[in-house]
Amino acid sequence: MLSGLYLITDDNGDGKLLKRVESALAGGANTVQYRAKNISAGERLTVAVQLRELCHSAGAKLIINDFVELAKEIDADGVHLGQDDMNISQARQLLGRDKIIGISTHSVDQALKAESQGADYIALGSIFPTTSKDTPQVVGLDALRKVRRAIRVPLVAIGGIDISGADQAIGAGADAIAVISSVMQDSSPGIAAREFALLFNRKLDRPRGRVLTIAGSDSGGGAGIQADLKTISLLGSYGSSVITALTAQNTVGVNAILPVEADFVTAQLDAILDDIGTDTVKTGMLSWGGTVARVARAIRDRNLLAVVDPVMVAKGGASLLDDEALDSLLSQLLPQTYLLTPNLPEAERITGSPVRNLAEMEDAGRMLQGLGARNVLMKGGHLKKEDAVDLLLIGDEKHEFRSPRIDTSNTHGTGCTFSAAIATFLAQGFPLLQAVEQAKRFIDLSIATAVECGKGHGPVNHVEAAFRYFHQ
Ligand code: 3NM
Repeated sequence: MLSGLYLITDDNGDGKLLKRVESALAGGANTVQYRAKNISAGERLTVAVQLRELCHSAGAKLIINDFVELAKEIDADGVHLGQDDMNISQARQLLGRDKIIGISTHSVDQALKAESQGADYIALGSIFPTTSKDTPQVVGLDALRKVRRAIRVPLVAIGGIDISGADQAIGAGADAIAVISSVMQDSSPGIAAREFALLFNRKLDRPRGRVLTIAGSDSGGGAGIQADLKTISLLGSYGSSVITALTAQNTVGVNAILPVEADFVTAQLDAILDDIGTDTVKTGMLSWGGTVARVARAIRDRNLLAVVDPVMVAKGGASLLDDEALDSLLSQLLPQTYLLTPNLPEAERITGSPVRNLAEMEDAGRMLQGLGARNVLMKGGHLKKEDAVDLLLIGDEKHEFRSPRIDTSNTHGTGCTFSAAIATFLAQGFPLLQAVEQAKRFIDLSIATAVECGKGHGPVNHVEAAFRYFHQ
């Protein structure tokens, strides 16, 4: 059953096609269509064979666009036909029953006809305007809904699809999303592919999606690993953990810290990732440079989608990240970061500039993107204003979240809980903007319902927040 991210190759001829496809496969593309219109038959054959090897070693399928004989010659998994190409029954005769035959359609009638002729899947496009195809016929989401109701075979939405378009197309009934530019032209095809692939996690049963937290243990249970695992579990996902340090900690302060050796951090990472795997990663207290480097390498090598909370100082004032670790964070972890979630003091320490108002928050956020973070959430809880304003920078876009300040000192675990909730909603198949909106609602509830606990800054209330999140 065709489902998930269906990658179509581009024709940009920069010699890096295979590298980009390899990254996209690591990010979760499970079908690749080789579409090469402007090269010689010999070159097309060479690339097709290489792509077949890449796809098969990643457990993905290779479909050849248009060229049925080529698909047969290299024993590809199938062929994709246009309305003007060889008809389906001829292609079936050539390729046999076991190969996949898909076809581009632009209307309900074409889709019905293709289904009756034995197509294994139907692509409908162009859903949105696109520059990747000459004279696309834009059909829109309504046509997708109509075709969904009319046919039974898998439906692939194609044309001008970005993340929010994919979200809408899946909502309209697409089984798979076909993209060229949104993945192939991204500077990180692996992460772009993972963003699309994760959207399909919404179809999973509970626990829905897997989240790995890499952080310190808080013996008091309000922050760190404990806050993360409570958040992940209560919101309905599977949580695993890599512990970077043990802390003897309560609501008053951190009494002692025992960092975990870098080799043992790596051993934990490998144990989880070689077996269970994860959909998203959330990092918190990383403690020292050796750990930051190991974590950054694992995120890079495995194309992981990481929410990085650059934890530096505990509520009670204890330092949780030394200077060497800050250097590694800048040079190694930021370039691998999908979403960075600094509060204002953290943003100031990383950028070296004051961050006191909304304009400075945006400047600092853009600077952090310049240092490599793909998206940034600037948390404005420390702003000296009535409202707490958070600023989310998604690529070039900007979104503000305002919520009234809640008068409480029981905020232990706020940062951990917020970033863990974002990583959880991403793992459940929500696009970033929605994941942050929902996590914001969860953290506001968990602060608003915090109860007295201990003699210092009491922990936020994960349990009541989850109850209200789902029942109110
Ligand atoms: N076929 P992008 S639209 C190859 O409408 C193709 O049938 C279409 O590229 C159709 O993801 C399209 O960059 C282009 O928009 C898809």
